[in-house]
Amino acid sequence: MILKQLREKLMACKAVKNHLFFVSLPTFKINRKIAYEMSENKKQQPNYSADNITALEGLEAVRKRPGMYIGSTDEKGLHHLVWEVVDNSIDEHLAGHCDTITVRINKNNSITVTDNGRGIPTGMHAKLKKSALEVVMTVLHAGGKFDKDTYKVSGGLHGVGVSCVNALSETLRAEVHRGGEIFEQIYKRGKPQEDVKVIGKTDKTGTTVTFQPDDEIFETLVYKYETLANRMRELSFLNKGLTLVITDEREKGEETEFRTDTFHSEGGLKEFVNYLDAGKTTILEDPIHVVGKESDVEIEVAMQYNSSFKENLYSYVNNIRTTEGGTHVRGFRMAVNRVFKKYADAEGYLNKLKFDIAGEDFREGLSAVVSVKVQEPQFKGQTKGELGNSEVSGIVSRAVGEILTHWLEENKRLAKKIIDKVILAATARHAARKAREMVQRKNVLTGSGLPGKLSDCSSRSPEKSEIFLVEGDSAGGTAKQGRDRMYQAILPLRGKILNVEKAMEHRIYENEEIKNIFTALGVKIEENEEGERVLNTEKLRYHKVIIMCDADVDGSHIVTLILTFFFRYMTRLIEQGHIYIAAPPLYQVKKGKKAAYAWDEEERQKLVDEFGGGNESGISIQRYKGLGEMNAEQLWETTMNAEVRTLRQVTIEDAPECDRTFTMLMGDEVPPRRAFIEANATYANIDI
Ligand code: 0RA
Repeated sequence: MILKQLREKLMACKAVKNHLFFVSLPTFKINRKIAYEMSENKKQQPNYSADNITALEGLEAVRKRPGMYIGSTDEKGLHHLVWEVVDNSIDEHLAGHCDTITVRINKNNSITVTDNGRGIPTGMHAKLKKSALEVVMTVLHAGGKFDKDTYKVSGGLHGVGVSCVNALSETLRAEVHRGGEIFEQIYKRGKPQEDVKVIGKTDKTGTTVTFQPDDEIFETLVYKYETLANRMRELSFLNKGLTLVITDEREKGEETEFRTDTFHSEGGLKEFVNYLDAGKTTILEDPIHVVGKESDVEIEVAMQYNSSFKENLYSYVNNIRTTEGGTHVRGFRMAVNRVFKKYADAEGYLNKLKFDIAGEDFREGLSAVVSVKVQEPQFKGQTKGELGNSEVSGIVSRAVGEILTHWLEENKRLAKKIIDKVILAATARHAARKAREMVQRKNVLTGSGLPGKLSDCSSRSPEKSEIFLVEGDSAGGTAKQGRDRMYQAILPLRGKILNVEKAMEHRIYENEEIKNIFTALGVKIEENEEGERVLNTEKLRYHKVIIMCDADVDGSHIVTLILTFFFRYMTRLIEQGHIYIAAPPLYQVKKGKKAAYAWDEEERQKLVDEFGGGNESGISIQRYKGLGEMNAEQLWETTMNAEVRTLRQVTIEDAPECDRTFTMLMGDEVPPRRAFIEANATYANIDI
């Protein structure tokens, strides 16, 4: 049942774009460069007035090349518009002027963002002879943020300004409460429809922006509540004290109230770590919490140990997740290694050990969030997801080192518990390394080393080749007969593969099915200079790895088990877009010689209507419960033939959220699992 629900949840995503989770790849290189040039251009007075806001670029450029400014024009870009506005409101919060931000999805999929900050300035801009509000809304990068003295930082990666949102909106309405008056201006595709005008009196301050994304620009216009809510929850943890409210006014469903959530965190990252650890057995009563500031760099870190075997670390710079880590993460790790090692040595805990303790042993079962706020962040790496500022590592290392040293002295009993776990981790790591090396060495010794069960394809070009991981030998047999043997390989998996969420690492390498997956794919786990395990995908033999299981509860369970394995041990393959799920049909509808397939109820009904013309008595409907009910030809023409099949690509939209979900569904704590199922019960389509 549980897995059925996960499956349904995943299926629900399919409707949007054949994606299960959506990967967050920041692609804002160009923006950052512009932002940098801005800061070079403007190194002056810290006082704000309408004159500080300079005209720089036209909005036409944004409409011509929207991708350059907001990353893309797909669903991701659409949601990006919201963050562009919210970032400005968060800056008001960071500057100490705003404590509540509300995001409302309106009936027509337009968005309203309201904050109780100072309100965008409305005075006349001396040079441009226009209201500052109009300048902020119509001049690229005029948000006023590029002068680091005047403004605190929030979205270092976004920061292209609210004018971009204006340029990409069919209509936008700005309402400002400031100086006792309510100001309004309305724009269409970035162009003001009239001068800023006063429409009333007020005793509040703040800004409200309502925008309707332009259908000439965006491929989709439908906002996803979950996507917005998840990011707002994250923002509430990252900005303690700030209240974020989301409301969806599109439909009431069965309830009489609109869907709404309020996020507010007093505990900050401490609560974030508790949230991530739901479903895990934690070792400390309370996460260790570090808050500090050194030469303009603000640091906040929270860490907790749990009984799992994996490190779970998320890092942020100016509220933006850094998927590739960087100097802040390096500083954190340095401190953890140094302080724990020193403490364990001093206490004599490592005396009898016959092998070395590596940095990663201190991180097994560690959940941590590292967040820094930096004035001028430099981003590096392929996806610009890595912080480059070298001064940050020392600053973080000092702050964490100091608090951690103190904590260990104050909590000797818990410290011993953690060190015991570290020693266990080192022992397990040695066992795992041996097991892993055995599997990987065997490969080399036995020539091709390919698993006996693999029916390989003839092609040797990975870009064109695909492998089907098929549930069971019999379906494997059918798939083997039905496939295109030039490009399609078949690896049957026996029954349910190991639940890696509950298994020690070395057990994983001893598992026959998992060994077969490693060897068939040609990937290897190696250790880098820092002793971290990384997946080497250079010799990946197929660029599409397709999980093909029955469309029933057991099949869903198996898909989930395989996904758990990929998520925990081959994350990189998901990140590189190599993992897919096949979609076998649920029905065959037949009348005489005519036959067609249906993937859901709606399609089935359509076929029945089409074939029967209102008369059902001569129609036969076959419900496929398993792949085995199809013959080779049927399997080919519905599920395997690249020209007609549907594949769902597995991507990671929100890694912390995925982690929580896998822990919840596959881990050993029951209550959070029950809570998850209850919360997601609407996804369950009871049809087994
Ligand atoms: C420019 C200058 C100031 C505030 C803002 C822009 C501002 C922009 C947005 C966008 C959404 N909410 C916002 N709130 C403020 C500084 C204002 C001052 O010095 O009073």
